[in-house]
Amino acid sequence: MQTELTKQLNIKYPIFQGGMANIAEHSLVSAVSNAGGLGILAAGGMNAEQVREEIVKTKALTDKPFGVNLMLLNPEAAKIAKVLVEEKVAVVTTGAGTPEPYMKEWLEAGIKVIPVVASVALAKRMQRCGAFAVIAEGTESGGHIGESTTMALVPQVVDAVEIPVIAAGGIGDGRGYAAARMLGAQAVQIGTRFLVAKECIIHENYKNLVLKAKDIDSVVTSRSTGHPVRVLRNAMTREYLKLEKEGKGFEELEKLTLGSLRKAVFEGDIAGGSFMAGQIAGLISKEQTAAEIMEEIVTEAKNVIQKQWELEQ
Ligand code: TUI
Repeated sequence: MQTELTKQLNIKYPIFQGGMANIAEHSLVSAVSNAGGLGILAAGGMNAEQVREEIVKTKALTDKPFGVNLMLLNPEAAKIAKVLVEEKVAVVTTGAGTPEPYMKEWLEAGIKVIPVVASVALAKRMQRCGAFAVIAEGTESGGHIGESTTMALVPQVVDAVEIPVIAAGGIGDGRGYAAARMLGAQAVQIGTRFLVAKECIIHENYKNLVLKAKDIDSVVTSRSTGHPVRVLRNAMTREYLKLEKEGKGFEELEKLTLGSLRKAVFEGDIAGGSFMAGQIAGLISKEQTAAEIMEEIVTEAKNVIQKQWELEQ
């Protein structure tokens, strides 16, 4: 399973765990890193001091490399960017914007910066400003998304840049992993499947919604505000989509979503929460440890690649 990228990052498996806001904290992140993947702490939803505390806790639980995701819409982004330098974080991923304002300080500190991109244009720009790699994230992902699918985006980004490409969006098992590698990705980033990891701290109602989800149970809200977000459908999304159809503005819509991710994660508020999850939720059927999830993905990937090879001889 070694690729150029796993050697450079000093990890065993080319599997990143998505930096899911309010969800990916020290317990999940250290479990993924200890099992040989790249755990990624989410700074989304936290202030700078909380991010520092999470980094310190993670370091106490693993001596393996891990990353931190900076969601660039975070009002404390500039302060958090400094904490990442002070804490000498190995890898920083970014989402929902461009990390250009922070690139200089991060590169000077020797941090490997791996931005999430949803387009070829941004991937090229990230390569020019010194990114170590890019995560090409398709619209199948949960949370804030772009327009292109993983199948279309990944090979176009692979052809457009020389730095390594990590594929994200719609990958939940060994088949998805193998497919992403065939598209030219050197690694995958997985979010939704890790929601049901035993070490993931989300409310059990959230886990059960993911386990119960069918292929068509995710919807995209907030297209009208310019920040589309993929979540599992519930009473909140029905009301939200109705208001959007009626042409209601951001102020009115925000009343429904303010704090709704936290309501999902910590309270398991089935009617009012934002249960962010990707389209692959329908494939996910059991709770396992992070280590079991990764071992299963790797074994399955080897088997499907082997089987295909034999069939084609
Ligand atoms: O960031 C994510 N996923 C997220 S962030 C999040 S928290 C949130 N909640 C409500 C509204 C908005 C955010 C939940 N999930 N994934 C990475 C990602 N980045 N997906 C898409 C993008 C992206 C999109 C446009 C990155 C850059 C971009 O354009 C940047 C530019 O300025 O050109």
